[in-house]
Formats: sequence, structure tokens, C-alpha cells
Amino acid sequence: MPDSTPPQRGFGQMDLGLTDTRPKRVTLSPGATLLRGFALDQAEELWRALTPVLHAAPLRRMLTPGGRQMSVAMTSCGTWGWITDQTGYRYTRTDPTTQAPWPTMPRLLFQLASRSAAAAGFEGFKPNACLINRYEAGTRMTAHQDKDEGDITQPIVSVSLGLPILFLWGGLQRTTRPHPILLEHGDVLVWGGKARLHYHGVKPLEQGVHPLTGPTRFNLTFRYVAQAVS
Ligand code: MD3
Ligand code: FE
Repeated sequence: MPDSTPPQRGFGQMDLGLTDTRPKRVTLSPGATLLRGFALDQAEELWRALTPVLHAAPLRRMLTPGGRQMSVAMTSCGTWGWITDQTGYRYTRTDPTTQAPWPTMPRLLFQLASRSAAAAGFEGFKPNACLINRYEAGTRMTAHQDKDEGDITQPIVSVSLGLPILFLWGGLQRTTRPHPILLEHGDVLVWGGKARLHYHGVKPLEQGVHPLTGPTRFNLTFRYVAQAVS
């Protein structure tokens, strides 16, 4: 006789009312897809892959064209890296800090970005730039558009690691009131089509400690840069 009694549940499976029932995939607006936890099972590997990149191209707080120091610390890997200084925003092939080419984009990162884009309907995404943003308590990013890539038909893929943050999703005009979206460790966002030129930013990071990243949040944004100078 087959035994139909359900298996005894250990504490490991006990439902304490904490089961995450939120949808794994959310369309925020046409072209913008949140893939909750898409990078979760690779988070530690991603973190390990970042270590040599951060060694070769140290995080730095750059100056905006207006002369203000950004609160986000940044660096890049891939063929192109995004920089800002008093002369403007642009992508370069070399790191102005080390004057060396930006570190190679680790295969694991490239593949995650490409798989994420495909999962959101953008097949064949081949990012050639990865901007790495580090947030500490109080770090924020004011509303902006990403339009330095020279090809807005290509999506941008963003991967969140570490402490959670409130992302602010705006409209095509800076004045549209943004709506807040919680971004957590392992979440992936894909922005393409109509969403590609929406204004966006993040609220100041709240204090906390994450088991992988400590008191910080990292965000990786994968881009395809078509035309650039220097
Ligand atoms: C929507 N980074 O690096 S990620 C950025 O959390 C940037 O570090 C934020 O905005 C961060 O430029 C937000 C989500 C994101 C990234 C790029 C986008 C949303 C986007 C490009 C177009 C539209
Ligand atoms: Fe952005």
C-alpha cells in the first residue's frame, strides 16, 4: 500500500508565514521587467568574480560636470567604462585612474546579463560595458537618464547585490513623480524599448549589514556602447 501521509515537516520547511508570495517577474512598464531573485543562486560567484576587477580598477567617487563629487563610488569592466569629470559624462576604453584598459568583463557577468535580457524578451544582448556602483549608508543617486551609450535600441540590465534600496522609477520627463520599487539582493531589472529613456534614481541607502557585501549595496549595470570617444 502506498503511504499517503505527507512527509513530516522539519523546522526547515515550517511555514512561519514568511513565504515570499510576490511574483518573480513583474512588468513595471512596457519594456521594463523586474526579475526578482534571478541572480540569487549565483550571487556568491558574482561577488567572487568582482574581487579581481575591483583590484585592477578601484572604486572611486567621480566629479560631475557641475563639480560635485558623486556619493556613489564607481568603476567599470568590459571594453568601455563610464566616467564623469568636469568636462562631462562619457565612455572610455581606459581607466583614467590607472591609465590601463578597463578589466575584462568576467564571463559569468556577461552570461548572466545576456540570459537576463533574453528572459525579458531581448535576445542576443551582448554587453560591452559593466558599470559597478557601490552604495554605503546615505549614498543616493538623483534622477537621471542613461543616454551616453549611443544605441538606445539595446537594453540595460541591472543586478542588485547586498543591502536593499528603494529605486525610484520615473517617466520620460524629470518632473513625473517617480514611484518607489524595493530592489533586493539578487534582483535583476531589464530596461529596454520605451522604458530605456525613463528618468530613474535611488533613495539614500539605509544602514545595515548584509552577509555577502557587509554595510554596502552593489549594483551592476550592463550596457552595449555603440559609439564613444577616447
Ligand atoms: C532605467 N543605477 O547606474 S539600477 C545607473 O541602483 C543607475 O545603481 C541605479 O541608474 C543603481 O545608471 C539604478 C536600475 C536602472 C539602471 C539603468 C537604467 C534603471 C534604468 C537605464 C534606463 C532606465
Ligand atoms: Fe541610470
